[in-house]
Amino acid sequence: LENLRKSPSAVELTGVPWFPRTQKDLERIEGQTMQFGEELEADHPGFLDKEYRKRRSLIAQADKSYRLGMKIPKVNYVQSETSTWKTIYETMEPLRNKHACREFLNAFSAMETAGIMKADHIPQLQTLDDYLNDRTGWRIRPVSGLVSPRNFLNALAVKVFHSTQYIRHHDQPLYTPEPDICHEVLGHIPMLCDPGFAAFSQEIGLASLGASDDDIERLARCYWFTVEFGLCRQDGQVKAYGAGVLSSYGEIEHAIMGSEARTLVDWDPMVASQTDYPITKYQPLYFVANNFTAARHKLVAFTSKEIKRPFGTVFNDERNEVSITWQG
Ligand code: NLE
Ligand code: FE2
Repeated sequence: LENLRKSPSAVELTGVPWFPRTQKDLERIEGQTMQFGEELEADHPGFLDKEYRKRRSLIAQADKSYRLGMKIPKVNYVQSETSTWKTIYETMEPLRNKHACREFLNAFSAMETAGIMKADHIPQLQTLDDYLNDRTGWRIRPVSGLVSPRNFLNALAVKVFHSTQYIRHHDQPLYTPEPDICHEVLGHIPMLCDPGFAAFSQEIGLASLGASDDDIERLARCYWFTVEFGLCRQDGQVKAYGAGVLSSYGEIEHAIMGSEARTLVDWDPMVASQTDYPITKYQPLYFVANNFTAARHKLVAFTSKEIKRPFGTVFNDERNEVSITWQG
């Protein structure tokens, strides 16, 4: 721990996995992505479509060469891609007005007013990064594929969200098991414009810094059941705030209205951290939160008791970096 006291950043601690304390520290994990599971590959509508695969690897190539401080590579989306986006955008419109939480709707309409969210144009990540940074100080980094749970969660601690840039296969716009630009932009980015939600997300990240592999898994489940598939209660109704629900016009109806096909339980990080979930079909179980402040307090109560580390982590807003705290 003495090292930790002295070193300004990116500490090495015996027995503790490396973790970032600033956005700049993320240079260390640049370009590291994982392969998708085989199960998913075979299931993928684009698996056998050579054109589609070529297009994806072209976009991935640009993102692989991205380094901190660069402008995010611009993607010139082709007509078929823009039309997939438009289908989702327009089909989603009445559904989000009915089922999305108010934080999402406020952020979304502000983005529409600003002219960066529209049906006939896929926004560039750099535009969204500038916009988001002005609001909550978060940054977007492009990735060519899945980031490991540890790296992904760690980045949340320093207000960085990893985002894909390719788009789902045009044959199945209503649902994809993978993140894609529609999921990121029609789900995650508007939510991250909300300070309460952003703080909640960051809290998961802070708990993940230097955590054991087991604890990373538990936190990844908490992340899944909130940031990805969370629901909340507003004015006596169940609303969606999870990006996976908000970006899938198949799943949003199932989640909110599918009374027989799914179960709703109160947001409880202890339970969520122990619950497995499917990744290639609609969720059978959703956690419902009361609001993001209460959800964050529950999370902190859970992590401070359950995540075993010899130190604590808090974000210092003035210095824009993680501070280490320890008892005694
Ligand atoms: N199922 C979501 C969608 O179709 O947009 C993506 C989920 C990514 C975890
Ligand atoms: Fe996501």
